[in-house]
Amino acid sequence: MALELYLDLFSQPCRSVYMFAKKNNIPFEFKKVSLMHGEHFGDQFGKINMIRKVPALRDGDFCLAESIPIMIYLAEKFQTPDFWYPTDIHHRARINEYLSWQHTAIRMYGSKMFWLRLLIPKMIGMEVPKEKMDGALEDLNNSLNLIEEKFLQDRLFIGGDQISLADLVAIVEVMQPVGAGLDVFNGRPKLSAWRDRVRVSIGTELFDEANRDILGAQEIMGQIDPGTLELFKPKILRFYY
Ligand SMILES: N[C@@H](CCC(=O)N[C@@H](CS)C(=O)NCC(=O)O)C(=O)O
Repeated sequence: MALELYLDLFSQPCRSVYMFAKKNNIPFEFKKVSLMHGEHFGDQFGKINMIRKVPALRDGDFCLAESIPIMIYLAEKFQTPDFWYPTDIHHRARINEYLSWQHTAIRMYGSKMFWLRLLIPKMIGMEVPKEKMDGALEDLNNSLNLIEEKFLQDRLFIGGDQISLADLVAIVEVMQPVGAGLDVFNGRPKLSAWRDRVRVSIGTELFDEANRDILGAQEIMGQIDPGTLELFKPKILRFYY
């Protein structure tokens, strides 16, 4: 049985897993789980990942949740080039440092900005109050500043001269607010140059393909049936509003 990856490319961690697997020619079956249609709440997906989040992996009888362990599993199983997750202790520690930091920083604030700009106004029937937007933007900018000043500094990539899992995990989160129409690269030449390097390293075609859904999100979400929003409205408002 082919290795299966359960993905929805609107999701940031799914995009990193997808790009990693494709870039490294890892054979897999793409199992689409539409979050918008609540497919992750179905019985079938529950058997793969009881956390009910994507991405998820099934390799024979072995199921795995969480994008970072999934990519590390793929890296180890398929012996991908060392630069993705270097064996050198300090080098790997630098990558791990970013991978740990990002969950409660750029991931949280980039996602929040996406929901506040795109769907929360539809859920609450009005624009998000300015103070809330300003606060969210400040948090997001603080995380972007840290990516530039702490994690990149004057390096080409987060881990040094070559791309790694850290850049992959970073770029997908940085692109999420872009999908909601916020150009986070505006006025940030260092971040923009890094984005370009990551795009070229991944391959422009693959990068653009993986980002097609998220960059079309404004149009797609604009057409969404309001009934669909009811599926996740309580959770999203509790989490991001
Ligand atoms: N820490 C997890 C995060 C997974 C996650 O939050 N996935 C979101 C999409 S970005 C999801 O499936 N959400 C569905 C839900 O919460 O109902 C990872 O890195 O894989």
